[in-house]
Parts: sequence; C-alpha cells; structure tokens
Amino acid sequence: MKRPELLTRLLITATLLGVVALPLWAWVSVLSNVEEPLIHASIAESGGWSPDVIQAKVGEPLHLKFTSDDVMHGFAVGQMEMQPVDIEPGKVSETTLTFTKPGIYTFFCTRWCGINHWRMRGTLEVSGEPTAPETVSPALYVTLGLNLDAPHLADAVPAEKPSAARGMGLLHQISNLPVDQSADYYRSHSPSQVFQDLSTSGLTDSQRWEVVAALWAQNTSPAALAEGGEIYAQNCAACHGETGSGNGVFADDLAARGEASMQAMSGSMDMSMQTPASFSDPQRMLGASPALLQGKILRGGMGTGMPMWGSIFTDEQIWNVIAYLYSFQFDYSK
Ligand code: HEC
Ligand SMILES: [Cu+2]
Repeated sequence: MKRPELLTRLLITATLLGVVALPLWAWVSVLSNVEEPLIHASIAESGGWSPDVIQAKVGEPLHLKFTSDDVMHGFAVGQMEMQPVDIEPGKVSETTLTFTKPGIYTFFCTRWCGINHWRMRGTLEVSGEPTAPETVSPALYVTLGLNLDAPHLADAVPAEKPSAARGMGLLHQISNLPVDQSADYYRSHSPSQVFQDLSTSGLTDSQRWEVVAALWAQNTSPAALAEGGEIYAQNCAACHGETGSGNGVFADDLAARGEASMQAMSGSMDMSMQTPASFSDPQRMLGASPALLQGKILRGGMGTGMPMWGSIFTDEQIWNVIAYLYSFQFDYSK
C-alpha cells in the first residue's frame, strides 16, 4: 500500500469515528445514566412495593433505587445470592443485580415491618436466554405423590426427647439394624415410620427413638443447622415462636385478624385462619417426613396464614430449615 493512500484511509477512519462513533457513544452513556424510577416501600396495608413488578434482561445489570414511605424495610430477591438492601424512610439506597437465568423471580421484604410483613412481595420478570445451564427437577413431595393436606399425626411418641448421641452409639454397636442411612430414606420417611421400621431390631422403645434421632442428626450438620436456625429466626419465629411452640409475637394477631391477614392467593375465599403450627408437638413433627414439611413450606397456603416460601429460598436452605425444625424434637447435644 502506498503511503498517501494509507494516510487518506486513516483520515477517513478518524473522521468517521468523530462523526458517528462519538455522538453514538455520548448518546448511549446518556441513556444508561437515565434516572431509574425510585421504588417505594411501605407496609403491606398501605400497598407494599410500588411498583411491584420490575422487568429485567438476562446478562444486563439492573440498577435499582429504593426509599421507604414509612418504616424500615429490606429488599432481597428469592433464590439469589445477594446482600439484602436496607430501605430507610427519607433515604435512598441502591443495588445492582445481574441475572443469569430468565424467569419470574420473587422479591420480598427482609425486615419485620408489621404483621403483614411477609405479604410484602413483588415480581421480577427476567427475559432472555439462559447463560448458565438450567436444572429443574420437581420437588420431592411431588415425586412421592404426597397429599400435603392429609393428617400426619404419629401414632407413637417418645417419653422424653431422644438423644442423638446415644443413638449414634447404638448405630455403631449393632451391625444389622433394619434402617437405611441414605438421604433418600431420611427425606421420604417420618421419624415415626422409622421407629416402626425398627420394631424388629430387638431394641427398647427409647433406644429405637434414639436411633431415629441419630439418623436425623446424621442427615444434617452443625453448619446446616446454624443456617436453618438463622432462616427460622428471621422468617418463621414471629409466627411459629422462638421455641417452635407456635406462640410467636404475631400468633395472636394472626388469629384475631382472621381474613384480613390472609395470604392473597387463589382460593383465599376458602381460607380459615389458624394459629401457627407448633413444632414442639411430638405427634405432629414425628409424624411428618422431611419431604412432607418441604411440600408445606414450598407451597404455603394450606387454607391458613402460612406464607409460601418456594420462590424465596433455595432447596438447600429449605432442607436446612427443615433439619432445624426437627431439632425441637431431638436432643442433638454431644
Ligand atoms: C405469618 C405467619 C407465619 C409465618 C411467617 C410462617 N408460618 Fe408456617 N404456618 C403458619 C400457619 C398459620 C400454619 C398452619 C397451621 C397448621 O396447619 O396447623 C403454618 C404451618 C406450617 C407448617 C406445617 C406444619 C404441619 O405439621 O403441618 C410448616 C412446616 C411451617 N409452617 C413452616 C414454616 C417455616 C419454615 C417458616 C419460615 C420460613 C414459616 N412456617 C413461617 C404461619 C406462619
Ligand atoms: Cu417491609
């Protein structure tokens, strides 16, 4: 290529850059700096989130700004690794999210702002192609065909809280116990079913319960129980009580408010308010398999005031909170 020709080309390129690219660049940067609308948070009775539907695209950062119209709220998106954002009255807080999968996400309030706190939920509609492979399998209660609404009371309960440590000793001593130590067996059986399965073991009733407690302890870990306990304290204790006995600070309000505080969902006309389930009731808890509790937690509703949590927590978080619920029944101390 001759020298003058090269120069001309360079000149033309530079001019084009100046004429087309620069303004384009300026325009794009103006566009991306457009003020995002402010998302207002207020207690559910005054409308909750406004707007309560947000759109986003896979792979494109979504910048959100919040303020509160009344008390302190919080923002988090279900099933997403993120730091919850505190939303205070008179202040603006912000966060940026990027999604890897399209779908309908649930965003929710992370601060107990009142009796209807858990109703403060909104929808995030994410469109586009997935950038990570998707693995969706049906929940275990669906695979097992469990009827979540059937009564599930245990027909036998232990005389006292069974010790997992003593059960662990028995598990190691006795070689041919008729139980299976797999996660599948644990998840699909209630403690009282396992107690029945142990009827040919030659153990006393209290020893059988101790073996059950050991199997339940084996299927979780101190770290998983700690995470489950944290989720419970933040999301469940206000209704179900710190000690699991169903007497949380909102339990009386729930019963008194009746219809008013019911979860808005189809079929809500048939709902009747109930006091939250007591996880310290052995008949109820020892008669429920982890799969059954998972179904109840995922689905919520139940014709009562139980919120649905399926779109909020990951599978692992739900198994951990279930493991924690059983700790109201079993003695896990060493
Ligand atoms: C707004 C109050 C409220 C909150 C918050 C709440 N629950 Fe419930 N829950 C209820 C009510 C009411 C019931 C129904 C009572 C019943 O069926 O006996 C229930 C029932 C349940 C049951 C079914 C128990 C059974 O044996 O049938 C499970 C499991 C459960 N809740 C777990 C949870 C978990 C885990 C959380 C937190 C992530 C939670 N709940 C948060 C009110 C609540
Ligand atoms: Cu709130």
